[in-house]
Amino acid sequence: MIRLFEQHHIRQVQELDGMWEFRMEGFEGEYQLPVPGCWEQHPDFLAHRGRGEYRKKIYVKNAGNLRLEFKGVSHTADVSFDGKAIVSHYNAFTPFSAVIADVEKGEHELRIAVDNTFGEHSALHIPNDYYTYGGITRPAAVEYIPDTYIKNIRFTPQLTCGRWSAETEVFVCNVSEREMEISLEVKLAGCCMEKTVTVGAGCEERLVFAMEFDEVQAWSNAQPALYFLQAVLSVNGEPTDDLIERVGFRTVTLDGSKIMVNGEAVYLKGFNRHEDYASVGCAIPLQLMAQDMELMQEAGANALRTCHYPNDERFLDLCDERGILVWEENHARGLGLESMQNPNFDRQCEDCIREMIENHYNHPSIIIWGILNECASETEEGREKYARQYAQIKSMDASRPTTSATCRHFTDISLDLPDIVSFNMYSGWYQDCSVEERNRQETDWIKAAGGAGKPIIVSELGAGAIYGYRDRSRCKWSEERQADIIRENLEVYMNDDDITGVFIWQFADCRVTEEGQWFASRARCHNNKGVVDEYRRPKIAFDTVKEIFTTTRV
Ligand code: ADA
Repeated sequence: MIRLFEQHHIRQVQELDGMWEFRMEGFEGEYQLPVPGCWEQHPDFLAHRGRGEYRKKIYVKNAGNLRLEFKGVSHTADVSFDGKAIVSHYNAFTPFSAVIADVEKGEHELRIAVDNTFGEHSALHIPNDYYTYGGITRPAAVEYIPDTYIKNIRFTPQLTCGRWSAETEVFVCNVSEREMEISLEVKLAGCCMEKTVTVGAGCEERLVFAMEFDEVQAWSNAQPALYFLQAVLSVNGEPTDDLIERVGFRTVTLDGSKIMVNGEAVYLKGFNRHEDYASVGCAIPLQLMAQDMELMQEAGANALRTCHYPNDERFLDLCDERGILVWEENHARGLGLESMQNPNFDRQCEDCIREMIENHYNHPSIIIWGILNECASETEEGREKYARQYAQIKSMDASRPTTSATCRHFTDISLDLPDIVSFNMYSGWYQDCSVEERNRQETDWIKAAGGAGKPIIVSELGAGAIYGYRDRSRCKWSEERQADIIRENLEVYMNDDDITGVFIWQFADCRVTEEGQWFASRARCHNNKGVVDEYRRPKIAFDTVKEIFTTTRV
């Protein structure tokens, strides 16, 4: 299942889930691997970094144009169709697509060469405090599209004097070699509008609809009302293509140090969550996503940070349905200046931001765009890169605030750039210090260093514990000590009016790479700061978070 709702009633879609043929470079023989899936699930590739090739025969039911859609391939994909190169893509965490014109009815072959190796070619997937898996890790599909088809919809709601309106932009592409006249109808919550336009051969058109609504319910954490926005494309009065988006009516604004959703201040109580599960790696099936959601909501969370990359759209769909307030961020973790100077860095970041916003723009749950977790924001060159990325975001979406999680305490020179200032702080874990005192120094410095008058978020706080390890002396790595540290941190931050939200590091233990020396400070080659372990077994800290989240700032 590619999304949690049907995106097409007219366009035919064939999902590509199932067993695919597979060959791994340097290994004898043929394998069968599941898609979606990580190759680390196979006993021969448990920790293998390399290049493999997935192959599948597909039967094309109707001659015409095909659109291939991949929600995530980790981390580089080279796609070919009947032996012809079609599209290449870098980054496990953003979707990509390609159109193949004039395909004949019958059997065809799809091949995806997949690479998860580290090196200069990969500026963002590097040895890190989370794992870069290999494979077609998110769903994929083949769609049948007519010569002129709907490529994308962008829905931007506005609230003026208690009345909702929206700008709906629909992007239409003509893949044929002749000009086409089409009409496009959009329907949402009782409002229906239509336009006719001529689309040149090989061209794209943007149609804009200013929609007004009489009675709609706003989307909020308490009542996440969702509506289907349907666009239907017709040629000579015949409907030939459609695209359905699920949208919500909500605005995000800032009022000094407050984050406002629909004009009301919200306090964010959330988790950082990696897409990682013990036995399936990053290819998490829906039932495990839903389980994560249940656990986080049981603990009283109303917010989530998609550390440190864009998430699977099915999980974002769940967040829309549950009213979870999401900080989604581009892909980058802990890149010092040298890593940011990788010749591929700027382009790979730019692609990631573009694909994240283009694909996730309509999720009402996303209220913040984040970038560059713990990168070189203390340097002039780093600052320029931060500024460029914030500018790219604003040029694509002016309706959401921006932020970045810093750990460059007292040296960061980029705090004036985002709309919200966020910091990661491990008082009681890496630093044995008074949380209260350290927090005062931090917030005083933030205000003096460009953050005055902005909301401040504690984007990471936490401590490590090995599941099941109990100790009466409450030593570090015991479940008791983790719970103590999280309690002390939450009690300080959640009672500080300068702070607008807290995100626990982290929801679940996750696998880390052995490469880059991560094994040395990460027992079991896992980041063990989860309040549940990698099988989602709760540690003592889970109940601590639950107790505090469900009784504070309610
Ligand atoms: C950082 C980083 C996280 C994780 C964490 C930790 O703040 O953003 O990805 O590595 O530290 O566990 O130390």
